[in-house]
Amino acid sequence: QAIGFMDSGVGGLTVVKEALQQLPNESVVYIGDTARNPYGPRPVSQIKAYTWQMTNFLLDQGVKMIVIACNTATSAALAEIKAALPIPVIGVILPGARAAIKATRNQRIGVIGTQATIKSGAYEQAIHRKAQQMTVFSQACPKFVSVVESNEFRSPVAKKVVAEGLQPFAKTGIDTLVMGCTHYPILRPVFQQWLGPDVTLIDSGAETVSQISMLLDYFEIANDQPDTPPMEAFYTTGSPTMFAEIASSWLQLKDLTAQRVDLTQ
Ligand code: DGN
Repeated sequence: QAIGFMDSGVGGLTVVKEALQQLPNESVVYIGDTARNPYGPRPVSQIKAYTWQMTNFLLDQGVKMIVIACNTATSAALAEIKAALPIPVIGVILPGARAAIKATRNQRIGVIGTQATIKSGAYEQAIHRKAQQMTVFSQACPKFVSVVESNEFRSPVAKKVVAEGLQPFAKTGIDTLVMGCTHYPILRPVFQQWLGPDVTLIDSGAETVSQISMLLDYFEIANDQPDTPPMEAFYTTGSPTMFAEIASSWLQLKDLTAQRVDLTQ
């Protein structure tokens, strides 16, 4: 049985990349709702409905665990979906918050994400629940996602958009910045260049995979002795060619193909 990953587009692939490295025996099914990306500006009720559609698609594929590899969907729907399903469901916000608390030395943490994630206050809540003394600076950076989805993350446009988006952090004195959107680690080198070497970037996806690993052991559903080699299957609601192009270069999987699905049927 595979682990199911979902995102509003290609962003969740940053989590899958970690999973392929940390959990090489596990099979992966991925659904990216590229056709309806971005989720960030949408109302919570709609994000919830779309997240349920992706969840049902993954359940139809017979997955043993669901990873909501999207901060926006996690902030809107994790609690509801987790309560409703008999299999483990994990989001990306709590692991990111925990890693930020561990990383900061001056207790000043920045968080970037989509409008919906920032508006939900989910990171502040998660950070303050564990460490009240932290000062959290949050900023929505809606333009970053389209730079990634359009495969422009290596272009000069990326540099300009990142500089504009991170400007509000210039005088905050943060020493840690949570990349609170799974699309953002693809822009990591651009962030680091703008912030300088003293700011620690937190990849909430990478932190999530460590938790996935613990959950697999806890529920005794890890694929410890694979009799068949693990497989990966990728589905998108948008262009399979565009998706496969980004996914194969990001994951370094040569023969990667993607299939189009319609979640509205
Ligand atoms: N990758 C998604 C996230 O982590 O929030 C957001 C992408 C989007 O829909 N804007």
